[in-house]
Amino acid sequence: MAFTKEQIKEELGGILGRSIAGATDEELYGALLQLVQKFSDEKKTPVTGKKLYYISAEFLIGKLLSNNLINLGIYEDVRDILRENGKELSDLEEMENEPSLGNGGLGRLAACFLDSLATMNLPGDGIGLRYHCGLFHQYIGSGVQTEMPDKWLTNQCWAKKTDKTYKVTLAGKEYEARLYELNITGYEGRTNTLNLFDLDTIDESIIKDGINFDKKDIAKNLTLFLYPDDSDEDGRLLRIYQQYLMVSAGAQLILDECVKRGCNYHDLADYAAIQINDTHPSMVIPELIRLLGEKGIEFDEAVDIVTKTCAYTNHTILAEALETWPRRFLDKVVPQLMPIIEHLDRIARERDKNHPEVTGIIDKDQRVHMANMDIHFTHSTNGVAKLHTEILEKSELKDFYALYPEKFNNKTNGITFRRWLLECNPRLTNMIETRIGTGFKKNADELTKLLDYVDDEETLQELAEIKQANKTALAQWLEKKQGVKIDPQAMFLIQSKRLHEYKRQQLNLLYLIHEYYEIKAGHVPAHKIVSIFGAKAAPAYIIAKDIIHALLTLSKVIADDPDVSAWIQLVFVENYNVTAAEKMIPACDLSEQISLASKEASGTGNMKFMLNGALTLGTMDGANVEIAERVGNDNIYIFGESSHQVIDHYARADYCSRDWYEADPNLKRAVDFLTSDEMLAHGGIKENLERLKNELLNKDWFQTFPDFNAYIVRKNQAICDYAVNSRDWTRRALINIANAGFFSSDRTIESYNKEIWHLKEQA
Ligand code: 26V
Repeated sequence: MAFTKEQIKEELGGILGRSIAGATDEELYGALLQLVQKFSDEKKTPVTGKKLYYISAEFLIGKLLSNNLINLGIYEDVRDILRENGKELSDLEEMENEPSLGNGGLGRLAACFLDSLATMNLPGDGIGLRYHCGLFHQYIGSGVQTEMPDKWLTNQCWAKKTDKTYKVTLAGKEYEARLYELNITGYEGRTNTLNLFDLDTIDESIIKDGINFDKKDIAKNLTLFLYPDDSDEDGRLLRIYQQYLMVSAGAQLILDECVKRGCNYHDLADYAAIQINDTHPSMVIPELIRLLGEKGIEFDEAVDIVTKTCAYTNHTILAEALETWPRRFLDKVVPQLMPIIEHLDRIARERDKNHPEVTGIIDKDQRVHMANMDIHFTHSTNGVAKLHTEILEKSELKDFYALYPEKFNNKTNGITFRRWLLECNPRLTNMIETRIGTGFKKNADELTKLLDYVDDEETLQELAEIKQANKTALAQWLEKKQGVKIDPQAMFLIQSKRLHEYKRQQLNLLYLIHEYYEIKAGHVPAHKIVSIFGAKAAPAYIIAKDIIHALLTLSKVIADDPDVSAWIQLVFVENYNVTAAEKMIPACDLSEQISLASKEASGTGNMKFMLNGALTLGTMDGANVEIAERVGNDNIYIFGESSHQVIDHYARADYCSRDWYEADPNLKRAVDFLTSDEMLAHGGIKENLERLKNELLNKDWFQTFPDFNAYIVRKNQAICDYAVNSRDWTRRALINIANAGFFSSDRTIESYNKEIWHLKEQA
């Protein structure tokens, strides 16, 4: 169903009740919101067959106006109508607050999946929470990160309040979860729903200085904040409250909808597929068993039904990130689930007599292992990239793999090209369209047709001009936003992702210090570089904040030294979020994906940069491995120890960072610089910098030192190649774009559907 320009004009006029030219930006934004609502409602159709429920604590959907206009096929018409009336769509985009309802990759993946499901006409809804504040707003003042609440809800909001509520009992008290519905538009496809739950009693006024609030009053604070992935004790208990609100209301919604469509509970698996996104929604398993019990279904059958209905995705092998809850927490918040969890634990121990302590649910210290419950009581466990799944099967979860080899499978992550190409890079989209037509928008594999153009001078010239225009646009945006001037003629190197030691922003930091010394000694790089970072550190993650502080301080040292700043600029983009990513990614020359091999489950930023014509500098980790496989070694810069070497070091506990420091004068020089007079003279805080230095010297848990030299060599090779042969660089960028089709989330969803969900494409 296509909407004509006339139809759009008429609808807009009707909603506004006045002329477009005479309306304010706010009125226009509100009118467009209503227009989208109306058009997208028309594409909601009754579901035939099974429906997927993607249940997730995070949906990092980003701004929705442009995305919805593009997906409804009315972007150009709306832009033109506005222009004809002296208005700019880009100004209206500014009106929208970004819903930052996720921490990073896991939440953004959920959002990409919803886009693909709707685009492919598959019935798949999301279930999550309507946080009043998304991920904190990051301010950079006096060289450190400070966190402020991100209150994004306004009167004009995409998530619509409904009159549907569900009763949820938390710590013995009953609460009412209210459903909000947000339309997910598919590109030329159907409309699905993101179901978000909230309490009516939340009170934003209890937020005090920064992001602190009284954590005791659940009725007032339950959905106030998205949980930042690393936090304090108090927060943990609140996290369980949040999770149970989501899964209990979600499970009731699922059962309700299925019954309305003819389900008799015994055949639930024919009506619903439930995908558990990491362990945050794992309590949906015992909750469904409990609810089915209330409907009169025997325990064993309920276990069977739930196992057939649910599937689990694992997103990390980091031990510290795997959720295990002290039993007393669950006893307090969800006593109604404990007898069920205990029963499941007994079944699990029966099934694995060889290693009950490894695969059991409740361990001897009375901690409840959520992932273990997921693997036993769902029919599918998947990793998110080939290497990640292999590590799960061979090491992290090997006892489970021995028990249930048939449950394990891989689903390499993907990204939606609608947001990460069509929306964020219209110049490149247009260039591709003029070469290979529009088929790639829904069939990403068609991008390989670009391989016919890798030696076409006109195409290469145009691609280089597009990259330049995007770099200039990023420079302008940064100047406006942060007052920072960067040289658009320099080479742009970007590392943007959450700040975490395993992602090794500190390796990049050490490189920059090394280059500082080299330039001082007269060894200048082959090309001027701008090294751009975007990263939020979890508020309680001290070392991560120290790394940010070191980067900010170093950027002042460099800026203050004309010898060095002629060659290097270090820029830290404040408050990195989806909106910032959409500006940064199309402007990147070299994408930094330098995690310690084996630690990054997949990464999805790596795919976004590749699709937008950046070359990757990376370790053989996560989906980098699959990127390398597709583009070939000449078109990617790989360095560093392999995942096997890293895993061996951990197994043998034979890594000693101090040995590396003592043995390598360049490394020693770079590490020592952290607490140098230059750093302290530029606002460096001694305590923080010493703490970081000591951490590296005495621990360096994520093994930056062994990769230090290889990183320098490979990175300088990339800079040299860029400087010496820009035509060849652009050619290789085009090869990357042409091979990015595999990383479309449409492919990922197709594979989930074929192997796990079995949904029917809707008419
Ligand atoms: C959580 C925590 C919690 C506390 C301590 C440290 C820590 C570190 C990491 C995490 C993240 C857990 C799950 C997650 O976000 N995984 C990410 O999922 C992406 C989508 O599959 C994937 O691309 C990323 O590689 C993976 O890190």
